[in-house]
Amino acid sequence: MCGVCGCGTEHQHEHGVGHQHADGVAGHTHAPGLSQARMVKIEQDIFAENNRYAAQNRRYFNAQGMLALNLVSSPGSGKTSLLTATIALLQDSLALAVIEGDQQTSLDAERIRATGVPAVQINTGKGCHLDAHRVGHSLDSLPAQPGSIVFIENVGNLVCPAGFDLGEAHKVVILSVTEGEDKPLKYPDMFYAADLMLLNKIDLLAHLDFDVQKCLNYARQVNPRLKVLMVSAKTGQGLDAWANWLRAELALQAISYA
Ligand SMILES: Nc1nc2c(ncn2[C@@H]2O[C@H](COP(=O)(O)OP(=O)(O)OP(=O)(O)O)[C@@H](O)[C@H]2O)c(=O)[nH]1
Ligand SMILES: [Zn+2]
Ligand SMILES: [Zn+2]
Ligand SMILES: [Zn+2]
Repeated sequence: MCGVCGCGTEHQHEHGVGHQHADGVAGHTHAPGLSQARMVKIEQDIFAENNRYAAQNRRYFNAQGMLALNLVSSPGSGKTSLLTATIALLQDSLALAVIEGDQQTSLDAERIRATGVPAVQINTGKGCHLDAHRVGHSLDSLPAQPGSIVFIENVGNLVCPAGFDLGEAHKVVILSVTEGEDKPLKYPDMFYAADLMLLNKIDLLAHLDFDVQKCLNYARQVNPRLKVLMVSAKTGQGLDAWANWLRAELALQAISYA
């Protein structure tokens, strides 16, 4: 996959596990011996390089008729649970594949493989987000069929993954009702970057003070074009609408890049 850096899968170069924040604000990064101007230049270079790899991934996904989705959220919102529930609904009718991102462990990839759907795990170590370069390499070992939906579960983090394009067609942000309705206002970059929000764990609403309307208002205040589906990975509520959205987006992808 690495036409830009020219490396093979066995390459030796360092991947982007350093902690570089997506906001590009000078002054928040502290690296002894480096000036603020130098830090800003390094951040700009990292984003430029990531964008080159993302464009390469996007060309690959489009050429293969694949719908790639970047699932982003804070830890524990239910990304992997939603994926296994979605797989149960769709795997008989659609080709699916999953790229799992976590700092450590292969637990999530194992949960996906247990369903029979191919999955690869990327461990970012100290890294707080997936980057396009590592996603590109992971495609080499992911046996995804042309025409698949490729779900990319990002590292649980509501901040840094917002700034890194992986070549996906859409970012899908998952917010669970146990996190509080104010998260779209507190983490606006992520809700602005997403095209769809899945409001998960709605089976728990009866036990919480979570105000759904307030949450939707906050989310649309940040991003007026944000679509929202209310779902429960546990009970399956709302998953038909999500499955319909996925089928429609996959069909659109096939038409747009035929
Ligand atoms: N009640 C309820 N619990 C849920 C739902 N979805 C997920 N959970 C629970 O929430 C916890 C976290 O779920 P995961 O699917 O591991 O969340 P995740 O976002 O993949 O977590 P990370 O990969 O660690 O960021 C688990 O205990 C799930 O059983 C839901 O719709 N309702
Ligand atoms: Zn490489
Ligand atoms: Zn997970
Ligand atoms: Zn970070």
